[in-house]
Amino acid sequence: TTLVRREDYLAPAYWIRTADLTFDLDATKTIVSSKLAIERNSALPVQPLRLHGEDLNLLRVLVDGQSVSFRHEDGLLVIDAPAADAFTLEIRNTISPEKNTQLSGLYASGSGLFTQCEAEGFRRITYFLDRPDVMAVYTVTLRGDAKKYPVLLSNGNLVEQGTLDGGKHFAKWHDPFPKPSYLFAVVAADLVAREQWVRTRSGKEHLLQVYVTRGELDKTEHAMNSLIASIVWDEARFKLPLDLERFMIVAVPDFNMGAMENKGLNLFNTKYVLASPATATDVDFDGIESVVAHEYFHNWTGNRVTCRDWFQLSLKEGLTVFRDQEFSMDMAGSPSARAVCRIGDVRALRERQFPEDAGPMAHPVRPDAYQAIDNFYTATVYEKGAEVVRMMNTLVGREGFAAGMALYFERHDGQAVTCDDFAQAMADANPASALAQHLGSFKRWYAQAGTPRLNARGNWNAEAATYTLTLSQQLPDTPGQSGKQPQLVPVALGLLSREGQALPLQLQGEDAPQGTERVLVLTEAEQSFTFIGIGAEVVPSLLRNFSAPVVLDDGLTDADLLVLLAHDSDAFNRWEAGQRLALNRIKAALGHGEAVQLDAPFVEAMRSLLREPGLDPAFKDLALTLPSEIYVAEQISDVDPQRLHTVREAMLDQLATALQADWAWAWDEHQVQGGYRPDAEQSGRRALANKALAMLVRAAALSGEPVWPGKAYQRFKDATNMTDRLGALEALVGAHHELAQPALERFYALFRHEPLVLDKWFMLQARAPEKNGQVFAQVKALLKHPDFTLGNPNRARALLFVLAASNPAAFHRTDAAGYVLWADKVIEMDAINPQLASRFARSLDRWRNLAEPYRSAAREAIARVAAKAELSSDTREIIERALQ
Ligand code: B3K
Ligand code: ZN
Repeated sequence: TTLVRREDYLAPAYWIRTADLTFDLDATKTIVSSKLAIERNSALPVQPLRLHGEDLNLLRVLVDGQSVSFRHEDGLLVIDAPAADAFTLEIRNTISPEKNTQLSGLYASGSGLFTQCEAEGFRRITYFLDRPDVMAVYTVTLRGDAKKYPVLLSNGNLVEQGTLDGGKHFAKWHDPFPKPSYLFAVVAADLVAREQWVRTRSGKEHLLQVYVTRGELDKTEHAMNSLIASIVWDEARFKLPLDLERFMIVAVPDFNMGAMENKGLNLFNTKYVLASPATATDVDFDGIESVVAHEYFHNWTGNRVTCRDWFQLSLKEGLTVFRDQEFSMDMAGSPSARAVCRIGDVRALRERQFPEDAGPMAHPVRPDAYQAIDNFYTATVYEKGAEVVRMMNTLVGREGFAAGMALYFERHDGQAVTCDDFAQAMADANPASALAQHLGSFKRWYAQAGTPRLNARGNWNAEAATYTLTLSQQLPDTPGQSGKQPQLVPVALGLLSREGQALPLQLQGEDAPQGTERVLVLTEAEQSFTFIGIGAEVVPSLLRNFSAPVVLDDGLTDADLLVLLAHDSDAFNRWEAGQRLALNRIKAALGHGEAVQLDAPFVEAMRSLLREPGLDPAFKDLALTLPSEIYVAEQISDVDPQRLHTVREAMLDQLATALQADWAWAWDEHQVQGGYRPDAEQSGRRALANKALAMLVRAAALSGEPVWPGKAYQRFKDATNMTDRLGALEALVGAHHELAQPALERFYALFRHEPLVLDKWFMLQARAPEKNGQVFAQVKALLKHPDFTLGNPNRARALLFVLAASNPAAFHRTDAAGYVLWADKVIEMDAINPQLASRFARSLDRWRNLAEPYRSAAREAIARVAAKAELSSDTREIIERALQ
């Protein structure tokens, strides 16, 4: 395997202007005939034409209608002397969709055929310049059996269709927008569509379609509504209109990721399309809304302006994640619902991206090198990339950001560009901003890996009535990177009196206070900021709304944190104060090796938060959720997952018991009246009620009291929506109650024909809190269940990924059985689907942070995989990095 380096980028030696493709579709053998109009890139010296191709069976090659000599070299098709500066290349090859278990290129799922081309799947369809800076106008003719494939779709507009001999039919599609090959798509399947015509501001009519298998139409309403809301939002917030006559979404049961933004023809994992109250939870409804929006927003940020090369991936992904996060917040509505969204995003960042930044796969938002590009669709490129865009938004303001976006499209519409181009447009549109003034320092966020440590210490001077805050930053070494430079860090803050009042903020040298919240801009390794008119000790509330993706050390005491928990006007920092109080207690218990004994101030603070009138139930649910074992593991070294689990479970038991009456109140108080709506208001009530139920069943399981488990079982049976049904089931399973087994059986019987619900059934069992090895044993048993298969990524994720990546105490065992299973499954999966396998392999990334005996046993398992000769380059890259 070879390393691709960012600094080696060269413009393509040839351009492909138009691509006329004809597919004779068949699951066993599809014939692809391609006719390409190629032009030499006159800016470069004459070179051979080198086309990408993978797993193709080549039938013929013609240049301007004549046969031509060619050779194969390193997986490329090379034509040494293509003669003219502009010519037509005709290629015919075959592929076998049903043998394509990698789900990249053209593959079979159910009885249909579907494509996935990003990043490098198009070369598995036909020979091509499969790189994002080569953009062509596509015309696609699809021919196939009319019964098997009544629906034939590709990008753009349908220009012709009709019947053919032998029970076949055809459809011809034309996409007027030049696009890179990664945005190409084809669907041939037996599908039905929900359709809706919409009129955009310009007065144009557009057809929206959501395609699913027969019988699933009643589960497409939410996806369609989400699409319409996304269209309206992008026009209102960024003046970006729908540019297509037809916008299609197609649901596919076998899919490697969430969804794909192919121009005009988005392909979606069924998980992010299908939803009914009976089969999908509030979390699922939210997921659909945000993924539909994300893919739709790509039409501008990704498709109209695309990436020059794959190192620039965050150009489209970081920006589009930022956009979908903002959309979800706007949809949620109230300030507290927005804060709930933000907390969710930050939790995900800290549990997925921070570990990545601290582990063997640490890489900059704009990576420098890769072996397999699919390994770099990471939390760093996506979520940290979104934080980088969010910091720009913070620095230039909402209007300034919109101006930067407008300039970016004015300059680059129709082009394939770099992260520098985006940052430059933002800075140029906001010349007076700190972003423009310190652009070089800001752009280090793209170049340097690792999570910055932000240290903050305040000093109150009673005589001068000043408060001096000293901020300093330090960026840890990461594999291949050391001696890093300071980055621009926006620090949003407020100062509270010890009584919890927000103080006016006036920096030395300013004429008057400027509100009670502001953003300090740290650009150096260390800087001090002095506030005047501060007559008493203060509690600083730093990094409000998580204004930068850093680890903050502010030295606050528990007493300070209790002030913030009770009074901070910034909901994020209120939540954060509670998390830190809990974390301090978990760490203390881990430190002195004793059981947690929760102190009265903490318990009372939790109680008054739970009881606080007028506080958003969704916020309460988050504030009363203890930091996860994954998060805590990142805050300590030499992690003993078993001990950590024991400590956290004991803390949960105490919270369950100490607040029993309060949980019972919360359960009664938060029942939802009226019909199901998946909105922020209702889902917050359900989340808190379900949390209360789980705590009540937990307390009951400790005391042997039968009433609450009985109520949970009753709720499980009677629930009219999946959120409540699953919540009640999870309460029983989480407490290892004897009613859990009959409930699980009943759930299976009810939903065995609903694949997405069956995934939940597997997942629920894989993420149950471990107790005496029962959960691990259950996962092993479920691997033999007739409904389990590694061939379907959702199913594999539901059981194996959840065990290895989300249930540390079930996975990390002193007998190493979890690691043995991990190695076996990495190897087994790799032979079927390398992208899936390399994702799964990453669940052992943080093995060096484990205590013995886990660390050595994990290393041994990784080494066993490394010893396999026939590993894919995807999995090989992950395994080699893990051992480096
Ligand atoms: N752009 C796709 C991801 C493709 C992943 C390829 N391994 C989905 C998205 O980010 O919207
Ligand atoms: Zn994306």
